[in-house]
Amino acid sequence: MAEFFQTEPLQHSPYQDTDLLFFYLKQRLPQAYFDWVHRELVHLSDRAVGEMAALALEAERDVPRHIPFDPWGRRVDEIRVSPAWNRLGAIAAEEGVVAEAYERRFGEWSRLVQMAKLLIYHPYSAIFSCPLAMTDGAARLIEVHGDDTLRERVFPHLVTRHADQFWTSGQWMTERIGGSDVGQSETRAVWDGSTWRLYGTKWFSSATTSEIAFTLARPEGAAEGSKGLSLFFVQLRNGEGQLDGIEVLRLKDKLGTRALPTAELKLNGVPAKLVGGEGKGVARIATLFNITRIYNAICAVGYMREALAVSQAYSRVRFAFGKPISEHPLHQRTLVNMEAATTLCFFLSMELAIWQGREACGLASESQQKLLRVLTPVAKLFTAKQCVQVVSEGLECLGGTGYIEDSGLPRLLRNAQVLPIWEGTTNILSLDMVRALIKDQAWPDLREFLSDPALKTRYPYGERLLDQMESWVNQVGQQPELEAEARHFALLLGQWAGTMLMEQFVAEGGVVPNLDLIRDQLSRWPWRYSD
Ligand code: MFK
Repeated sequence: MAEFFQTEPLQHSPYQDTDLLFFYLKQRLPQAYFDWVHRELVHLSDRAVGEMAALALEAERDVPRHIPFDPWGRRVDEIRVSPAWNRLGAIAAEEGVVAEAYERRFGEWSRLVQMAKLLIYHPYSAIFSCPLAMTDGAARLIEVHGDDTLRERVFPHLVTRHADQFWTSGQWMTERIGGSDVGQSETRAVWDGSTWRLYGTKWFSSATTSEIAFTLARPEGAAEGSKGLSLFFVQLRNGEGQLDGIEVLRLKDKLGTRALPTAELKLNGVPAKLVGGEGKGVARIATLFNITRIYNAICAVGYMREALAVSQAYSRVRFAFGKPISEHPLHQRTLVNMEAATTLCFFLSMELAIWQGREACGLASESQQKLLRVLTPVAKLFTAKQCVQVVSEGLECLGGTGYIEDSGLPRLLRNAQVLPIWEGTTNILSLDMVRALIKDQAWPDLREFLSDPALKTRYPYGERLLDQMESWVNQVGQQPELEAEARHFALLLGQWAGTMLMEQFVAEGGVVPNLDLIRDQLSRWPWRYSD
């Protein structure tokens, strides 16, 4: 009898004409744009599963190294990264993963097209998507708050498609004392008579190989707390390519995202440029982190799609108890649950990308701007939590093989675990949502947006949920102890908003694969707001 070897699952493509991304873009984009975009995405998708997958594997194996001194004892602080890592950055430039949003070839749809590219690029990028997120946020920050020098000398490098001219940007907010509470930041900005110089320690500086960074610092004499912080621009290296007034203390030894060089930095008087005048630093850098939070959400969806596709493919080739596991009802239910979560996260993130695109073109209504403000933290936290769950389920779907390093899935899980942590943890983002509901008065617009009478029959608990939410919103401003409910509220809001957006898409004639199964599965999810 022949020895048994398990058949490998068929390799899938991250973009094909049977999947949700295809149907979504076909419905949303004007026809002439769709044909053009479709060709580019097919090309990127081929590149992702071929060239990029091999590079990502290599970049994760050949991890960054910190070389503090040269052979003669001079401090050099070189960060040596894999050539494969640099190549992944070059591919991002060539494919316009950042540029697409700023060239505006597709007008208000450009941001959506760009995020579709990111969705395909990210799972095969060894998290080069992180420096891209910060670069994109930096480009938007310059568009909104930058002066002519930043616009003319820096912006073009962030949005170019020429790999040899492409720069990435860091975003240095986190400090040992600061963490989520950025207002405690200790970095000082000192005016030396001709330029600002920064002194302090930045605790989590991803992409230390970037050419530039945006950061927060407190000018001498400025107030304590976040009100006293200002936004600064830093060019990391001088004309000779050496770090200028910056010492790399060490690289972080992280659970995942291992190809990404994340460092602790000491700022020893690095020259910096004040951006947008003194004060308002946190509010200004929010322009940047509201973009990276949308990236976080899209990247979460990218990983969920990957875990789902591998699990589905495996279920068709794995035979157990007399038939393929895809035919066992319990396994079917598990796969549909993963698909339901992925689909809701997809709608939540992609619709935000559309509103973001409209806002960038000055076309977003006041109401859409409020929805964007409140749903950005919600999408970030909801998709990140769902992603860890779905990817973990993906490992289980492959049994012991899913736990083995060279199946690729452990790497996916390690990398997924960063998504609920960086760019604001789940609790911090839940409080950001509360800030948007109360301070920016987003609830009335949100309530109107979430109430669709046509859905009463299908989701009978929807209206009741909204009534309960409204009563909580009305009280939380006066009763801070009710903040304890904020995470629960935010997760339910993500669930309901994703469901609504999916249903609106279907009502407009859009195709959602496995819709009936997904709806049935959603009806089994918990929809309770409070015990
Ligand atoms: C693959 C995906 C790639 C992702 C890239 C990963 C890169 C990784 C690098 C990092 O992880 S960087 C570190 C991430 N850290 C954070 O995200 C910080 C988390 N903490 C928060 O978000 C806090 O909510 C915050 C620091 C913003 C609280 O600040 P404050 O100053 O204590 O609160 P306050 O006083 O409410 O806000 C100050 C101002 O900012 C206010 O404006 P005004 O001064 O005009 O009144 C707020 O309205 C404004 N603001 C705060 N959050 C905002 C915002 N404006 C717009 N959008 C927001 N989300």
